[in-house]
Amino acid sequence: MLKIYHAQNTRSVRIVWLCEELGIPYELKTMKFAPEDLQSEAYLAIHPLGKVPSIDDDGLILNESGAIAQYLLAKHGKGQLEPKAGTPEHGKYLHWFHFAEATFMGPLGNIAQHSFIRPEDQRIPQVAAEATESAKKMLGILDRELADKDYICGEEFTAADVMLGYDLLLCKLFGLLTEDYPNVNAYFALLGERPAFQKATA
Ligand SMILES: N[C@@H](CCC(=O)N[C@@H](CS)C(=O)NCC(=O)O)C(=O)O
Repeated sequence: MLKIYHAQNTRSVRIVWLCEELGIPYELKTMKFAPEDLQSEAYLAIHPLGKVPSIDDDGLILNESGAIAQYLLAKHGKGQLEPKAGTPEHGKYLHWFHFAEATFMGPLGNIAQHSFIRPEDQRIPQVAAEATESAKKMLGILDRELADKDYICGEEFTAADVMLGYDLLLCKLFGLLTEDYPNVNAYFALLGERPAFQKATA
């Protein structure tokens, strides 16, 4: 059975959420978000950098949340949660799917590193401040994008919402989802109603 290496509130939320949405059976390998687990010899054999998520699908080990999501959609999705490949809608879907990790997670990672994760004497306040400004800019872009639609690609929930929903979970935890972004708040509330999201973030 598919094994998911997971730690609470990390990018592995995306994979658990997607499996729940698609009804893919999985076994959860829950780890502490701490070097004790992530940098253990056993886990470094699964992910050489000691990061989550990883999956082990009958011996196929994959890292990178976006790649894992695309693999699972291709293997189990039967066309669900994605617009038809090659259409303009698919192009927009790919944009938001990858924006979530390639663009938005950079500043969110810097906020986390320089506000909570690193020991206090290794935090650089200027990095956290610049990252916060950058994250606010992205939230503004999303707020405008969501002005006339329920989900990031339109009226249908897609896997791009799973990728992006995790970023917004971090924004919520970091106190960034202020009333300046009413459409993002409404969107995040809608995502939060999904049982699959609730299971992945429990
Ligand atoms: N691009 C990778 C990033 C993986 C990543 O950085 N995961 C974080 C948790 S959200 C992690 O495990 N950090 C532990 C560390 O850097 O030591 C992905 O999307 O899977």
